[in-house]
Amino acid sequence: MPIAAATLARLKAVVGTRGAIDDPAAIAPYLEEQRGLFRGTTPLVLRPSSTAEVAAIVAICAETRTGIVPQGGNTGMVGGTVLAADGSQVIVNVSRMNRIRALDPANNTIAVEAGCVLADIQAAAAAAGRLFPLSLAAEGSCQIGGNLSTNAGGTNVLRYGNARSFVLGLEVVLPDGRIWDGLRGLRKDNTGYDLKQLFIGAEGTLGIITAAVLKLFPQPTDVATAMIAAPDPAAALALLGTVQAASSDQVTAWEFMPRYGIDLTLKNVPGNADPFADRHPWYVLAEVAGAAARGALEASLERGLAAGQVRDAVIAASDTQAAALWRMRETMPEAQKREGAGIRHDIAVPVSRVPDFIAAADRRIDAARPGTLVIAYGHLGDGNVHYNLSPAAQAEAAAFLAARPALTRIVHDAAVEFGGTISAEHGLGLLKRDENRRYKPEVELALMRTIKAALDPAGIMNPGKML
Ligand code: FAD
Ligand code: 2HG
Ligand code: ZN
Repeated sequence: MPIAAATLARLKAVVGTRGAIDDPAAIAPYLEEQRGLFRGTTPLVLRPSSTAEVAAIVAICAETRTGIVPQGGNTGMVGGTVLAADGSQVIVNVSRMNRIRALDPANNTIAVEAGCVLADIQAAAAAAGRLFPLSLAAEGSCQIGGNLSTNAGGTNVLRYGNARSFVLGLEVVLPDGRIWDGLRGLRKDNTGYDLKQLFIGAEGTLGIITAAVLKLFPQPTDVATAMIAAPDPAAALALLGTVQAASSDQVTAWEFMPRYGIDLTLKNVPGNADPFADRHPWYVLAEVAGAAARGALEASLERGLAAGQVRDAVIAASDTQAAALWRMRETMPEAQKREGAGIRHDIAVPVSRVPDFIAAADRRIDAARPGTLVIAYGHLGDGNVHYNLSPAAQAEAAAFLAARPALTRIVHDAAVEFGGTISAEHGLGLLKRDENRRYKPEVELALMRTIKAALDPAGIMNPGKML
C-alpha cells in the first residue's frame, strides 16, 4: 500500500524542509546497499534533528501503520536498511543527530547521539585523553546508532569486546512513539531486566536508538604494530597465545589474511606495498597496546621464529608505518569489491577451531566448485572469519554467482558443525534472515518473535528484517 499523501505531509511537517527529502534523485543515495544485492524504494527520507522529532515521526507511523526503516551511515553488510519495493515505508536517517552530549572523564563515559560518526567519537575520546576502542574499516562513515543496532565487532574485540560491551545506557524511541530514557552511566545496576540489551543488535526491529552512554578507557602508553608472516592459521593462533602471555593480555588486534587477499590489496588499492620481499601463505596484522608492548611483541616473535610459527615479521617503526600496515588490512573488503564477483561470509567458530574449520571448508568448497579462490580473513583473535569466495576467473562470474546458495550452504553448515554461527558481527538483515531459520533452535526463534510482538505488535519497525 502506498503511503497516503496526508501521512507524508504530516511526517514532513515534523522535520521541516531541512529534514525531509522527497526528490527521487536526492533519495537515491539512501537506497544504495553495500553488497548490491537488494533494491527498494520510498517516497520519503526523514532526517530528524532531535529525539522529540523521532518520537513524533514514530507516533504518526504507529497511528497510520507506516513501516519505518532506521538508517545511520548505511554501511551495513546485510541489507538491514533496504526498503520494500512497493514504496510503503519511510527511512528515518539519524545522521543529523550527531552531537556529543557530554564527556565525563572521571566516570570514563561519553554520552552521544545516535548519528555520531564512529571516528568522531574516537577523536572526542582521544582529545580528552581517553580511548573509545570500537574500530572498524567503515569508522569514517558508520554511526554509533548503526554500530549498536548491529552490535558491530571490528578489530579490537579480543581485548575490549564488541559494541555491546561499551554500552552503559541508551535512549530509545519505542515503536509506539514513547521515549525510553535509559541514559544511565552506571557500571552496576541490578534493578530488573537489562532492557538496553534488547535494542543492541536488534537491527532497528524494536525501536530507534537516539542516544547512548558509552564506556571509555585509558589510552595505552605504548602501542606496537606488526605484520607477521606465518605458515598457517594454526601457527598464527599458537603465536597469539605466546604474545598474550608475554604482554599480560595486551593484544588488541590479531587480524589474519591469506596471500591471495594480500595480492588483491596490492593489485586493486593504490598505495599499498608488500612489507616483505618474499611471498608467504598467511599474514597477521598484530597490535599490542600497553606498557612495554613492543618488548613483549619482539620477544614473542623471536620465540615464534624459533618454533617455526613465524616466517618473517616487521614491527612498525613509526605511526606512519603502522598506518600503512593497517591499510593493507582495512582495504581488504574494497580490494575484493574492485576485483569483481565475490561471495562474502561472516562466520565465527571457537577460536581454537578456526584452523580446522578453514581446512574443512576449503576441502568442501573445492570439491563443489574446483578452483574457487578463498579469502578466509578477518578477526582471528576472536574466531570471526570472513570466509569469502572469488571465482577461479572473473570470466566465469555468472556461473559462480549462480552457485551462491550451494556454496554459502557449505560454508554455513561447516561453521555450525564446528560449533559456530553464520553471522558473527554483521547481523541478519534481509540477507541472512531466512538462512538463520535453518540453524537457530525453534525455542530461540519463538522467544525472539515473542519479544518483537510485545514491543512492536503492529510490526512497523524495520519490517521483514531479522525475523
Ligand atoms: P546502517 O548500515 O545505517 O544500519 C545498520 C542496521 O542498523 C540496519 O538494520 C538499520 O536499520 C539499523 N539502524 C541504524 N541506525 C539505527 C538506529 N539509530 N536505531 C535503530 N536501528 C538503527 N561490521 C563489523 O561488525 N565489523 C567490521 O569490521 C566491519 N567492517 C566493515 C568495513 C566496511 C568497509 C564496511 C562498508 C562495513 C563494515 N562493517 C563491519 C559493517 C557494519 O555493520 C557497519 O559498518 C556499521 O556497524 C553499521 O553502521 P551504520 O551507521 O552504517 O548502520
Ligand atoms: C571487515 O572485517 C568487514 O573488514 C568486512 O567486516 C568483511 O565482508 C567482508 O569481507
Ligand atoms: Zn569484519
